[in-house]
Amino acid sequence: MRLLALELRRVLMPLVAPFRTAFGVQSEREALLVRATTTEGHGWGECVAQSEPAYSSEFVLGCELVIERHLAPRLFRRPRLAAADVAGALAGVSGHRMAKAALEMAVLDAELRSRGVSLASHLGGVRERVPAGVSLGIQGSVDQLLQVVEDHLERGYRRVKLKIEPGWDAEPVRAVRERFGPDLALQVDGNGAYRRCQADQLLALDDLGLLLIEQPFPEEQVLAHAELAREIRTPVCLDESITSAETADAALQLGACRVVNVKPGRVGGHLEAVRIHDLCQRRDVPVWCGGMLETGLGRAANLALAALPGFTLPGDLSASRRYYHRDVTPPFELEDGCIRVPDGPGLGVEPVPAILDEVTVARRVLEPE
Ligand code: SMG
Ligand code: MG
Repeated sequence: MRLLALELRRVLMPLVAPFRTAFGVQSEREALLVRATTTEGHGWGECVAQSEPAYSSEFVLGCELVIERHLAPRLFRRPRLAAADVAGALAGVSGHRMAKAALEMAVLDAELRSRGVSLASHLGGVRERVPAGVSLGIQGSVDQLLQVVEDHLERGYRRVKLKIEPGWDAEPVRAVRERFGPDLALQVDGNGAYRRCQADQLLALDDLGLLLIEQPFPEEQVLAHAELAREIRTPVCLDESITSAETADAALQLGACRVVNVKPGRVGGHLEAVRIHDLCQRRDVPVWCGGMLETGLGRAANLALAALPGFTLPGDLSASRRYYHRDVTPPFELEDGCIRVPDGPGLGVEPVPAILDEVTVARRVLEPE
């Protein structure tokens, strides 16, 4: 097929509650949605970059610019384009994986829709429903945290992840463990906020029965994670540091992690995410699907990925209402602590036009020269 146009929509959606991580507080989600028009029909992609370059170096406006100036022209130039060619066509541009992933997702959705194949079955999914985990931000007090955890357990979430930072770690996490008991599936995420010399604060979490400790040190400090992994019994999991199948392979060889958080946007797309799944599966390394506060479009694609057999831990895949009062797609709901994997062609979901228009703050259409 041939790419005829790319529509970029910047949307702004208020979050149900502010989300505080080690790198800041967020009360709305600015996101970039991409609609690809091809000779075989259209498809949707979502860019997971945030407004600020804090979680990673990419950010929404930067992604728009790199798509317009550097990525879209490379795709328009191709007389024939399949989703499997997108990464190669964009390889001349270094980095910018979140922007690239959004384009690949839109082309892949168009391709699969036209063939009547669901993304889950295309990627190799084997589950119809996946267990839902919830990622809970840093709270104002331990009492508030206990309340928020309780609310989400009542809704049926199967696993809880707590955001931590120096000063908000052993005490709140211990309080949650003591209140909800040893059977609660509990893990923590430091978002790179710790320095190597603060390892003691992480070791203080080691007797709390955590499933894993995610990315305590900054993205580039892979060796620091390997050192910690030798000192701590709790499995170390990497998120920000894993930017490709190659870096995942290196991190595993270095012993920097025993679990991998797979986020398609962070690694340049769903096809690379599947390669990470495959290499982890060969090594018996559990993986789980991370989240970036996606709208229903990105959520649908993440659910398809999480349906693969190596995704043996619950992901940061929550119901739409945990994030948004009104999502751009029909909402994903919890069913007995699980979310159903869409089985329609492509993503299996589409934005509701009226809602999409309401949340759109900027829109432009790119076409071949
Ligand atoms: O989508 O449920 C979600 C959020 C999951 O905690 C989450 N993501 O480091 O894993 C992570 C963070 C990044 C969020 S950036 C705002
Ligand atoms: Mg993380």
